[in-house]
Amino acid sequence: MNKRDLFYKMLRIRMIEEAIANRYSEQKMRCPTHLSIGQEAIAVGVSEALDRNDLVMSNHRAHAHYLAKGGDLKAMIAEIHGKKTGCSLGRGGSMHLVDQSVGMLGSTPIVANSIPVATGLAFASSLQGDKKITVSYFGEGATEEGVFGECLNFAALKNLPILYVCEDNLYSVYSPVNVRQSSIRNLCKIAEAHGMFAKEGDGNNVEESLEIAREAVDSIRNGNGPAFIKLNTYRYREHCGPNFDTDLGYRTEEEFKLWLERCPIKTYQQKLLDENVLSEQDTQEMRETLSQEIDDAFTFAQESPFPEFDPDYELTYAE
Ligand SMILES: Cc1ncc(C[n+]2csc(CCOP(=O)(O)OP(=O)(O)O)c2C)c(N)n1
Ligand SMILES: [Mg+2]
Repeated sequence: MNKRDLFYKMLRIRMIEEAIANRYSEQKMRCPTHLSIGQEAIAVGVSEALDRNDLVMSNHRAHAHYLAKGGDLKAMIAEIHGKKTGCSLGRGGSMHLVDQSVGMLGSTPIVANSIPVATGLAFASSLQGDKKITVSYFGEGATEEGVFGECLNFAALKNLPILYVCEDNLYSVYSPVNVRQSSIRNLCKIAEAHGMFAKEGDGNNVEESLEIAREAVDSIRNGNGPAFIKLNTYRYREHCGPNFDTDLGYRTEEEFKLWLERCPIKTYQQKLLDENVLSEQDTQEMRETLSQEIDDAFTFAQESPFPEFDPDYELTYAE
């Protein structure tokens, strides 16, 4: 495990999303954006346990999953700007991120839809014997949809090479989990009851997230079929958009501040400083390098053309 690398990858995602938030009011990014600010350790930890060829299917909160898997930054920023050079040719926006060259097969904003699509991908891998693992990312809200149970059952039945990653950030839009799920509902027990490996852990701790993901991936690669992990975390910004929202009253300032203390990047930076793995100067240099990379990506996006009208519907599936 390269600790500096884990830190750098989290910091990169944070700075990219902060740049999106800071520039959002310029009105050049005209699609909704669901930011993962606060949840970076999960995408980085899970991706670190995967190979380049392994596949990822993400949801509406897709930036971190795409970037951590190695998705191209310029193509992502261009996509959010609706430009032809975007990863979905400027027709999808923030919730439709794809980079097949690194196994990022897509993202889908229909809640829970990453679960059946990923299960289908894993079924294909199983039939073809290509040895790939598929990751399905979803929020805890998605586990309230019926398709969650259906897919766990099917994946266990067919012994599919799939890792289900539930990012439990305690909320679905403005609804806390305790008004949506019984307090004794235990997602790991539900997964275990289907006969699969299941484990829960601290999604704000990148090393713990990596460790749990690795254990799950090892179990899948050893032929034990699907695995489910639940990583606990918190989103700092509003459900959709660039702003903070504790003024709305659906969550308290106290709760927000408590989770800010547990920021995955701040706490990991402190740990690496204490261990002398990182110096203050290193982090400063990292920030400067990243600022330049991000500025370049925004310049690329803004200078790119919009897609042309497609009179022949060449980009549609139907005849
Ligand atoms: C089928 C469906 N129902 C409702 C919505 C509206 N919606 C978008 S995101 C979201 C909340 C999902 O919560 P969760 O799965 O916990 O993910 P989080 O946003 O917390 O990351 C909802 C209800 C939708 N996109 N699709
Ligand atoms: Mg949630």
